[in-house]
Amino acid sequence: MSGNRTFTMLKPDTVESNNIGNVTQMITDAGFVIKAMKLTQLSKDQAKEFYSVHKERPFYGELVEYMTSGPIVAAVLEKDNAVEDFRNLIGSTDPSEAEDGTIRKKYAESKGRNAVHGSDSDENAQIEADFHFNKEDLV
Ligand code: IDP
Ligand code: MG
Repeated sequence: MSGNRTFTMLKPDTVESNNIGNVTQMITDAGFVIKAMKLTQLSKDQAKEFYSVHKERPFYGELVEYMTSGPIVAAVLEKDNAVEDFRNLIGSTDPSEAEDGTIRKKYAESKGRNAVHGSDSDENAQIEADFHFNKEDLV
């Protein structure tokens, strides 16, 4: 996977509020092509591992609880400059700081329950995509 792919999750609040379609529409309207996508539920161990970089942070327990509170949609997206462009599309972690027109501005409830995940580097995009998908799932 080169610099033209990123990994996203539509988090449990997005699924719970029936906004899978609306958020996916914003993603494809912004020029991203879906290369793999699935509705799934993270186990506690999977959520802990996925977010292990944050394990010393005070919100780690809350984050693991939230990410395992219901189904998520995991997806691999393709576009030129995918990682940076997708971070711009989702907006700041805290929706009160997110710009107009971003997914988090529109759909996130709070800094914790913030609608979507987006990889922060090409290297992590690859690691995160491999975490959720087998090679043969990727078109
Ligand atoms: P990011 O998702 O914008 O990259 P990170 O700093 O990598 O933000 O944090 C990962 C996730 O942890 C956030 O998306 C959010 O769900 C949660 N999180 C981050 N900071 C806080 C906080 O201060 N309180 C509660 N949850 C937080
Ligand atoms: Mg992050």
